[in-house]
Amino acid sequence: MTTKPEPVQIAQLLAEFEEKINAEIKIEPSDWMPDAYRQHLIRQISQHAHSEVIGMQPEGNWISRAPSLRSKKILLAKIQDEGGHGLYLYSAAETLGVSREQYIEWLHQGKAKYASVFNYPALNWADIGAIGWLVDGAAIVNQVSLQRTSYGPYSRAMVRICKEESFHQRQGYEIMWRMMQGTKDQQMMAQDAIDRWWWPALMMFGPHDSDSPRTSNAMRWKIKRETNDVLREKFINKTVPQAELIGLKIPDPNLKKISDEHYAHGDINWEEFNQVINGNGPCNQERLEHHIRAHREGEWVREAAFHSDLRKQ
Ligand code: FAQ
Repeated sequence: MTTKPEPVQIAQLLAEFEEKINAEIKIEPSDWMPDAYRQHLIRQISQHAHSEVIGMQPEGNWISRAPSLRSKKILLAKIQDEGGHGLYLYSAAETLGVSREQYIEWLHQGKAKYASVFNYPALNWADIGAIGWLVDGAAIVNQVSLQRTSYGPYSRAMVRICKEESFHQRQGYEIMWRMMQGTKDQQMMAQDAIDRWWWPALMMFGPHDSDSPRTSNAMRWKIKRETNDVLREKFINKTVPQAELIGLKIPDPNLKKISDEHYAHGDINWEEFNQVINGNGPCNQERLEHHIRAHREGEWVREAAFHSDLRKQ
């Protein structure tokens, strides 16, 4: 049984923890860590894991309607990758002392969030392009930064995830590029998709830094390495030239080039963002109900896997 450390010991442990953070030494599961750091990670990593898994739903709807065998195979592989990312992240989150069952229960009870962007519908094939290009594109910008996060298991999960995510972004961009080479109707579909996905993709980075209650601790503990606004700007500066290259227009009347690689842009509809993260987006209910149903229907699979594992021991 471990005994609770005395206040003097805690001060010493805290000093050692901060020393490691300052020296860029990763914090590992068996290391002492302040409870607030642990709780912050439990929340962020599990929300990240839920996002990967719930994020399979908008694209999953299109597997049976992909326009060619090639695009079906690519989409299947991509969605399977997202499920795998969820598994890496749940495993990383479990090292913090909370079970996967508990994380799923918090999701089903509406106590855990997942990325707002997955509460929008994928209406047609162009949306699959927009999701890969913009949603995975935004996710990569964030995740590349998170590779340097201070918690070892999270950082290592990010390194693996980023390798796959850049392929996802490219498959989405390829779909958009092909549609822009196609008929007038296909070009209009591609433009309509970017019109609907641009702003939700920008919302993925979270509120402005000045309105982000979690950023201060996250930056101090090097959980986040760059702030929400810095990452959002990076994404905009990288993505606008990609849109222009294939003839798509960014749906922001205030977008303006201010230097070679920088753009000024209009602001997000924060009222819409708050509605979506509080459960009132177009598909929140549908996404959660689907997850609950799939989880219930998959119970026998988990049980069979568990018992076959026991037999091996
Ligand atoms: N959606 O103080 P902050 C992917 C919440 S992976 C929902 O700024 P923080 C791959 C936030 O949780 C995409 N909630 O918080 C893929 C907090 O609420 P809480 C997922 C949001 O943590 C592609 C409150 O607002 N990526 O897409 C959002 O410092 C295609 C205040 O916010 C990650 O999760 C939002 N957009 O910054 C899969 C990356 N923004 O918890 C399938 C890891 C904010 O206090 C298909 N996470 N909130 O109740 C992070 O980097 C951060 O957690 C942020 C939020 C940036 C999401």
